[in-house]
Amino acid sequence: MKANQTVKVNHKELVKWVLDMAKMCNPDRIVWIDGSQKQKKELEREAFKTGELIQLNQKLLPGCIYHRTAVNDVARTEHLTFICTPDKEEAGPTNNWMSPEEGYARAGAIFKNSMIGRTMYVIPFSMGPINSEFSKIGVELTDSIYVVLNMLIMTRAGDKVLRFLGEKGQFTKCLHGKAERDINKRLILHFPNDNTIWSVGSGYGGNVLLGKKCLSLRIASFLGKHEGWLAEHMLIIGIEDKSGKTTYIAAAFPSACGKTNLAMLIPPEGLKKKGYKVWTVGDDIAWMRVKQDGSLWAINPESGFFGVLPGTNTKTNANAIATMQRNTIYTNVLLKEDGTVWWEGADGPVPERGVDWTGKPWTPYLKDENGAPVKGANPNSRFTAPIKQCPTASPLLDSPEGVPISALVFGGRRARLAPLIYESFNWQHGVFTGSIMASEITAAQYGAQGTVRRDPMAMIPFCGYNMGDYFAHWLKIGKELKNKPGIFHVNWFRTDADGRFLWPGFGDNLRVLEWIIKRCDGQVNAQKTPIGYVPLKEDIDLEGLEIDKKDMEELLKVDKSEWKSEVEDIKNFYDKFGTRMPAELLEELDALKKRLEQPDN
Ligand code: OXD
Ligand code: MN
Repeated sequence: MKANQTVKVNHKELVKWVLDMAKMCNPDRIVWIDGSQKQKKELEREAFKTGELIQLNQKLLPGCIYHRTAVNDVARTEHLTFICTPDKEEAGPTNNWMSPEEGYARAGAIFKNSMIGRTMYVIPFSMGPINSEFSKIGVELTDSIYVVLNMLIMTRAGDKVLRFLGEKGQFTKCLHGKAERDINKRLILHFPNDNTIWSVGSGYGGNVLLGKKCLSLRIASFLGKHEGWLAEHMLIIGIEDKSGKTTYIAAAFPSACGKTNLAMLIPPEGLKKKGYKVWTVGDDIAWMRVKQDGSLWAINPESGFFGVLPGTNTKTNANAIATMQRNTIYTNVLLKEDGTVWWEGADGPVPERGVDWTGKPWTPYLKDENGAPVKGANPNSRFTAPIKQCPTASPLLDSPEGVPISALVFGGRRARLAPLIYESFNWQHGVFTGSIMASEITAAQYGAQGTVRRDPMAMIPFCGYNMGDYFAHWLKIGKELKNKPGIFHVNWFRTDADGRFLWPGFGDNLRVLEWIIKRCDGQVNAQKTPIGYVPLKEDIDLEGLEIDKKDMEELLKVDKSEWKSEVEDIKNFYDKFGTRMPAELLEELDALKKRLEQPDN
């Protein structure tokens, strides 16, 4: 086995681990990723030769490349994702569990000799700016050039990380192998007590870019609990007003509910004269800690976007479109004859022909065996692009300090029930609000799309330990905060009886964020309802928006009878956690029930 090594690696534990893993996987070569442009270009050339990647039209899309995953490997496979702890209780009722012994044995059998004829790449990476108290280091071993190139965008990677790690620095051990990319031999395993992740048999981003969901959420949430901070499935946005004051908001939504669009929001015409500027800090993950000033501060540990493409165009997200014009990896979209790409809902005319995401010739008229149109792009097709290319990229992206958070927002995709916006009464009630989140399933995960599932804090697929303890951790953080952010809940997806969306969404969501900022600054009153504070109609600026008065009333309505049946569902959900459910949240549920029973005044 040959190995390149650009810097001398003095970290004995790291070297031993790499060699141990190589012994199991048996690659022909080991290549250390140094983070240089030169090495990146060499890897691209190699992947073009083997067909793992396709170079796109370099005039129209400079630095852009194209990749197809296997057809059975297009989304996160939650049923194959496990938390491996000695005690099942530690993983809790919302995670799949396996003992560490069984996990290592089962995945080890699939990894065994799986890299014969392949190269094992060693990617040292940092989640967060390298010199920040927030940041964590990982090292990912992988046999996929696609993974290396994605990690070079999504994380800060290469020799600079090794230098920082020195001889004894701590790191998360991340092992990934494509193996046969067979869904029956696929496992995504987390060993929180060993600070280790093993992912085998997949090539899909959410399963294999181990810095993302696996480290930055599952392992990080576990570390955060022990070290006293929060790792959350949240975007971070800064909204600067005319006076130059920027308010930062972190918001949690389940996958494919528009986090990327919200993070890059463009103010609607009617609000432009107010002079707002939006700054994007992150679109998927927030790491937050209470600092000495008693406030909550946050960083986005990632340096790239791994965003959903279908439906993305200059109307829905012009900033995302601008971001992905160069140095971008396109996955599972339609490949056009001119070497550019297309997806359902993209700008411009529908191409007359192309090669679809499965590699088959495609025309817009194609139908499948059931007569349904064949899609050119997979519904979960993605772009990977550097955040710094985003026109609204925050100047504080690399700040080791992070940004101060004034408001936390939870949101779900609910056709009914949840109003457009409401505010929690206080931190404890806010934690309750997050814990009762629910949303309809989308294309980012396998499952019956459209059915509602409980997804507290949008962390159901990502919390690396028992969620009862996770709720308690949130309550504890609240006690440490002197300046508590307000906690809000939004629902952009409420429909009328015919299924028509009542709220336009996208840029107009700024109207709701503006109300949130006004509430944080104590500028407006609100109406108290059983579930929280709802805006007075006149306090949401609707200038330039044509929206029916009735629709607006419907959007802000709290239907007590719907909420009464919701309470029953929440109770069943809470019951799963048994004695681990914090008493404070049971009290909140009880209090909600009582408020719903009170007559209107
Ligand atoms: C994602 C997801 O890719 O949540 O961000 O699935
Ligand atoms: Mn996500």
